[in-house]
Amino acid sequence: GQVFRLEDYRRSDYRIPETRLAFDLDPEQTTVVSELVIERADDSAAGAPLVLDGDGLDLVALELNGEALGENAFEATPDRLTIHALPTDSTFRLTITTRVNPSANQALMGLYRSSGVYTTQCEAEGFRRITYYLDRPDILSVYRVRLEADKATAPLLLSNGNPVEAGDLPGGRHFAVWDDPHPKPSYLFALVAGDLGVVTDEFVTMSSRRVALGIHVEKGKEPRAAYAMDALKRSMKWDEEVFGLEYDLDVFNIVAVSDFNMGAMENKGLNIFNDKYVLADEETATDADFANIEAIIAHEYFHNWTGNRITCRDWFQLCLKEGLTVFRDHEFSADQRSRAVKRIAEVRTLKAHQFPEDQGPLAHPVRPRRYREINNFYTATVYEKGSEVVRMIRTILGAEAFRAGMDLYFERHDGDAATIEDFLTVFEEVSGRDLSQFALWYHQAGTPNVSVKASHNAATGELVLDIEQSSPPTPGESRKRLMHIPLAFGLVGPDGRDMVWESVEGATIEHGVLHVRKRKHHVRFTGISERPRLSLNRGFSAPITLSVEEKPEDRAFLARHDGDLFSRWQALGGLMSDAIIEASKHLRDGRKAEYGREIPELCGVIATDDRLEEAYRALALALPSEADVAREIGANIDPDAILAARNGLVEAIAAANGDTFAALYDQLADSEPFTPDAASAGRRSLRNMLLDYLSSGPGATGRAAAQYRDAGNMTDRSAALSVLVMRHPDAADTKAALADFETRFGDDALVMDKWFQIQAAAPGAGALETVRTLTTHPGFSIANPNRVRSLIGTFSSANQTGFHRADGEGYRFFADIVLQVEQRNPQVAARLATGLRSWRSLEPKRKARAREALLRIASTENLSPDLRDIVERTLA
Ligand code: B3K
Ligand code: ZN
Repeated sequence: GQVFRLEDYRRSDYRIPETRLAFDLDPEQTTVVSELVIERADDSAAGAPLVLDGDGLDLVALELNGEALGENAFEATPDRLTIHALPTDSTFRLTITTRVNPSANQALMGLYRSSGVYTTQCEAEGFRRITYYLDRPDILSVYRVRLEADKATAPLLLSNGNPVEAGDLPGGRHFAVWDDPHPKPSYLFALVAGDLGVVTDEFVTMSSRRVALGIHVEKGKEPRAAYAMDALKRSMKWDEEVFGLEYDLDVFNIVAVSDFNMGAMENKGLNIFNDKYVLADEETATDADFANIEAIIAHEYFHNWTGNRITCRDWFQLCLKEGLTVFRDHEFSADQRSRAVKRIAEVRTLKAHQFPEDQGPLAHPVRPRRYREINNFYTATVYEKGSEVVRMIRTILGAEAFRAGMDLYFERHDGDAATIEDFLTVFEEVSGRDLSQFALWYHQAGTPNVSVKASHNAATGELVLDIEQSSPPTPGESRKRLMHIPLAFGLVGPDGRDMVWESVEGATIEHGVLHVRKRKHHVRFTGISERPRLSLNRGFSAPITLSVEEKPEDRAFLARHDGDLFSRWQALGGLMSDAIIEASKHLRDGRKAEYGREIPELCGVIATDDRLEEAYRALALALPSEADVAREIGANIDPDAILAARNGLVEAIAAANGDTFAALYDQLADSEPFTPDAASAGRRSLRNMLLDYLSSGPGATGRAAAQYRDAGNMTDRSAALSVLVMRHPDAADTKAALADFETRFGDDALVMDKWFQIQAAAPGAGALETVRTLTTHPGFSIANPNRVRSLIGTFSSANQTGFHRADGEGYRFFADIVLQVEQRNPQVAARLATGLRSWRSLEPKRKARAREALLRIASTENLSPDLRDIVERTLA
């Protein structure tokens, strides 16, 4: 396929200041009339043909300034419309009529129908599946949209902007006209037409603009949209308070649809959501679902400024809107919930999703320089690492200068299609700092490593830190330049407090942040009378790996005493991870695993320390996942040994703390009615973490079975079910609970996703048969992205022993499914296929089998560009 390169960016010869669209909606034959005002960008473009993008389009009619175009004047293929003979005037009008079939659209890009609702998805390049256009983000246009449809089946007609007109038409049809005054790129266009229920509310902005809010969901599910509405209003308020940003239309609509390729989409004034991220109540959604809804509602709303008012010049700049908007939604959640807990959750996600990407064949810079399929670049690197880079800018500049930079960004670039350079420039200007070395975080792929060696001289009170940075090679980037790494740190004294030094030389330190900029820093502190423990990369100030020569006792000390909660969590996690790695080596060598007393004891101390929030204690007690451990080991992975070693540690912790955990479990039982707030959710998460430990012994199903039975909410019910399935897959209690769940929720697809997910994660060689059987369950559908992700996505990403079965059957099954999904939906298939990206770190036999599966996909004829791109890069 074609490779797109950043350095090839050129401004378009033409602009489209105005776009008028008329949709005559029909399930199989929708007619789209697009009337474009086109402007030549400058005189040098005179004579240049106008080339519009299309994708599988069927041209019905074409007029220039109101007259049909002669056959020789243009050339139309499904993928391109080229107009050769253009008038000499600098502005002209083009009217294009196309016909599309929304019902046949299973790729869920462009205009499609989901459960009887017409909907669109245009980012990144879906608009060209609706009509011919300059489908690139730097073409900004004001849109006026007329929708016409059957009134009985589509009483609701929505598009971007403000409603201006509506009325009835003969033949049971009706129409509505929408006007969006804010110039926008085509990827932000949207329409929705259907018969939906609605929850309405109002928000009054800081300058007293009244905004009518609507959340549209499947009829009968309106009560489940209440939390999303609450989250929306809180997001609108927060953006005013924290960034001074106000909403800019009279209406704001959200629509939930059940077939959606990703989480949600920020179309101007008309956000479209995967219903999974809108619908929630205590009976059907978990605390994690509530938190995700809050975060995603906020994320899409925040895009109104970071993405829509200021958009991206080209798709290479995707992180300009995504990384920044993730940073904003993280900050929102931190303010709404608990900052320390939120930060730990973010870092866990980053390590689980971005680190493996950065350390494997799909590694790419936060701002990539080339792509073959842009949809494959909506990655953890662009989103999560992109957010970390913005966070580092704030760390380096301080909160005040950061806000000043953001203000300048909005002031200067409102209405622009901007670049990362534009973004960095505002921060350089407000702070007077040179961010050119820092900018490498955008340009260079891979996770840098920082190694630290300390030596302390008690006699002289000198502490020397030898710090060295290195960045491993990534595909296409064998030599790396030196990065600017802001390393937050503390020197923890014997009383657990941070020590204060007299002087320091060898590196710049500001507000507890040491700036690593050279390959090596020899940093000398004076006035340090006792040997400190090093608390490094506090708050995960930089997305790096650390190699520190330290004694396990020092880590244990930090896990108990570090004044920085993030670092305490990090120290404990490091101890746990090392213990599991050590035990897995023993088990592989046929020896007995030993876990020592330190970790179980620490777990007991932290579990019962009521100065700590419950949510924090739950996170501290959560062992690193099997995948986390595999990533730490890095090569020659045997998932079975890791699972056994990890289970051994669970049992050791449970054995040492049985009575304490049981008492605490009882004490944490909810006495009040369910509320989804952070404190209540934290209590449930700690209690459910304890349940897992308490259920780890042979035959220990009683507590989980009882919790399942008595659960008053989905959090407790699904946690109990998961414990039963993960710990006691064959127990009668487990079978009974699975059957009960299916009876209760069989009609509710979103809840059944949890049922698929829980079973897909159950460890062991038998998992494959379970998953294979579940693909024939009436509730499963290969055409629905949520179903595919919950069953197959969970199996490949969260079931290390089942998916990576030694005989390679897991990979074989997976490849079959990926190819089946690809027939309908290349984007979902390509995303799914990234489940094999870490194949090279497996032990030799599994590695060979995984490669066979990848090669089989790669050698399939007529592979979509999406899937081809992923498998070829994965194999390269
Ligand atoms: N901007 C969309 C993602 C579009 C993905 C296209 N393949 C959602 C978001 O990040 O808010
Ligand atoms: Zn986004």
